[in-house]
Amino acid sequence: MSYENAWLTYRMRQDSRDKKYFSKVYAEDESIVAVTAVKELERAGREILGVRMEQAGCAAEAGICLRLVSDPAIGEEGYQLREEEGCITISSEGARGLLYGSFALIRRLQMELPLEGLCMLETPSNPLRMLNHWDNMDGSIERGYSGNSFFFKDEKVIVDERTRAYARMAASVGINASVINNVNVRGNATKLITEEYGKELREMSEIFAEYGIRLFLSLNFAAPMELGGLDSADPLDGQVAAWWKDTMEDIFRRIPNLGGFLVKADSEGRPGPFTYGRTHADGANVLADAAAPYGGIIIWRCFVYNCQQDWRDRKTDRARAGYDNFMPLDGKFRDNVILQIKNGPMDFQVREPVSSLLGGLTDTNQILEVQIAQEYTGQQRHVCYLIPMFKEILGFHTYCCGGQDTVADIVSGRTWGQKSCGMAAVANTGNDDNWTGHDLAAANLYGFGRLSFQTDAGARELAEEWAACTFGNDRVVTETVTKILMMSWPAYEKYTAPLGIGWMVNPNHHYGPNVDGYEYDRWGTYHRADHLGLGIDRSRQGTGYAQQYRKENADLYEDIKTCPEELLLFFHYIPYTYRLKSGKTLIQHIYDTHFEGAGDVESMDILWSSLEGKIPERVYKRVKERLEHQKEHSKEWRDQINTYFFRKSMIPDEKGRQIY
Ligand code: BDP
Repeated sequence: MSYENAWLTYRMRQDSRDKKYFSKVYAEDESIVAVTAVKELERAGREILGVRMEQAGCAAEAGICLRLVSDPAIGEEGYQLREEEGCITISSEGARGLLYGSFALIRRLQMELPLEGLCMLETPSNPLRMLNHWDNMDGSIERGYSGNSFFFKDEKVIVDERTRAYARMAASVGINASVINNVNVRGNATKLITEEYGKELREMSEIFAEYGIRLFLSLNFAAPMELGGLDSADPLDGQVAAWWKDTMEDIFRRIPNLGGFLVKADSEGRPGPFTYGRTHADGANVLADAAAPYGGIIIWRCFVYNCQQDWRDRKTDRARAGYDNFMPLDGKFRDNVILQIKNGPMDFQVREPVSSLLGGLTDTNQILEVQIAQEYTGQQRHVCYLIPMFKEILGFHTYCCGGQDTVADIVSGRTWGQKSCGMAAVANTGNDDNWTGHDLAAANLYGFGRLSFQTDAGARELAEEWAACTFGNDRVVTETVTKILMMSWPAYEKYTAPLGIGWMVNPNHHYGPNVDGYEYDRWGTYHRADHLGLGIDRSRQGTGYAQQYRKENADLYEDIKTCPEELLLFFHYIPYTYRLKSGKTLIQHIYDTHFEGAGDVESMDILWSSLEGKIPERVYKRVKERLEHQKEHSKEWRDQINTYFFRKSMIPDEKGRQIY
C-alpha cells in the first residue's frame, strides 16, 4: 500500500544556513514520545538539510536540546523554542510538548524561516484535539471520499506502516486523540470492546502512544444486550451497570492507552436511554462511572433529533432538538462526560448559525464537532477550504457571560474553567495515496489540527503554511494555492442553496443539487419555497428556535432587519421581492450569487492551470481533473437553483441571462 507524506513531504534545501543546529541533538527525556521527537528531528535534518544528526553527550555540545522544565506557563503540551548562540532549546513540561515543539521547528525548516534569535512560546488552546473517523469494519467509510479505511478491512483491525504514518501526520499538527470507528456502531464494530480485537487494538494504541495520541472507540449503547446477553440496556438497571463495569475493567486493562469512548445514542435509529424512559444523563453516567477508575472519558454526542418529523407541521423544527434535549440536563453529567456538539443546529451545511447549545450550557464539559469530511461541501471533488468557516464559528460571541464568551473560549475551557473539552473533526482521510482524495482537501486536515491547537491562527496563514510545506517554498505556488483555498468556501456557498437555507441536495448520498429532494420527507430539512418566497420562520411567531439563544443573539436573529443576511433564510420566510442591504431583491441576489459562484470556480481553475510545471505532475493532474468536474458541477448547481426559483417566482433576471 503506497502513500504520500502530505505536508510532511520534505525537500532538500539548497542552502546550508541551518545545518549547524541539526548536527547534534541532546534530549533530557527518554520517554517514548521524546524518542519520537528526536527521530523526527533526525529525519528532517537528513531529508531537508542532508545532515546526519548525532546524539550529543551533553546539552552544551548540542545544536538542538530538548529540555523538560517545570513551568506552568508552558505546560505539558505547550513548548518554547529558543535559539541562543547556535543552540535551539525546545522546552516543555511534558514529552508531548517536546514533540509538538519539534514539529513546529521542522515546519520552520520546511518554510525556510529564520531560526537565529528564534523565541516563541505556544500552548494548545484546547485540551482535546480529536479526529473522529467514521470507518466501518468492512473497510468502507461512512461519508468517506478518499478511498477505504486504513484502520479496518474485511472485519479486521489493520496495524501496519500506515498506522504509524497516520499517527505521525496527526501529531505533526497537534492532534492528541483519535476515534477510529464509525459513530454508527453495528455488527462486528460492537465487538471492538471485547477480547476478540484486543491484541490489534493494543498494538495500534501503542503506535499512537509514541506520537502522544490516545485511542478512542465508538460504543454501541446496546452492547449489554448484543454482547452480554442481557435483555435490557437500561442504564439504571443494576445488571447493566455491572456489565459495563466489568467490560470497562477488561478493556482498559487490555489497552492502557485507551482514552475512552464516543457515543451516538437515540439518534438516527441508534439505541439509547430513551427506550427505557431514561435521560441522556442516565445513559452517559452509567458508562462514565464504569470508565472513571481508569481515567476514561465518555464523549456523548448531542446530535439527537426526530428523524420522523412531519413536514406539514410548521411548529416542529429539527434545529431546536439539540437544545430541547440537552439543556434540561445541564449540570447532571459526571465530570468525565463531555457533550460533543455539532457546530450548527442542523448538520454540517455550508452555512448554519452556531448551535444554541454552545453558550446555552454552562455546567457541562463541551467539545465542538466540525466535519472536514466534505459531506455537504463537495465531497472532496469540489475544493472547499473550511478553516474560514471554523474561524467564524470559534469567534462567535454567545453572550453567555460578561467576558470570555466566544465558542473558542467555551470549548477551550476558559469560560467555565473546564479541563475536559476541546474540538473534534469528522475526518476526511482514507487509503488513497494522498490521504484525502482531493489534494487540496488535505488543507482542511492540516488546518483543523493546527487550529484546534491554536485557535488564534488565521485561516490564510494556515493555508499558506500548508501550501509551503506541501508544495515547497515557492512564493508563487504558495500565493496561488492560498488564493484558491480562500475563494473556495465563499464560492461553494454562492452556487449552492442560498442564505443559510441549506439542504437542496440529493437525499442519502448528499452530492449535487436536488431542489426538492428533502422537501416533503421526514428528516426535517426544508426550505419551504413557494411562489412568493422561501425560508423558515424560526422567530417567536414561527418555530421559536431564535429564542434559544442568549438575549443579544435572540434579538438579532428574531428581527429580519438585524438578522445577518447570510442566515436570513435560516431564520425567516422572505418574499422574493424583499430588498437586501445591497439594494438587490432576494431573487436577484439568488441569481447573481449563483452566476458569481460558478464564475469563481472558473477563476480557480485558471489559477490552478497557471501552476502547471511548478508542482508534481500527478498532483497537478489530480487537482486539475477535479476542478474540471467542479466547473461543470457548479454550473449544474447554478442552473438548477436559478431555474427553480425563477419558475416559482416567475420574476425574470434583471440582467437577462439565460435561466431555463
Ligand atoms: C450526518 C451523516 C450521517 C451521520 C450523522 C452523524 O449524514 O451519515 O451518521 O451525520 O453525525 O451528517 O451521526
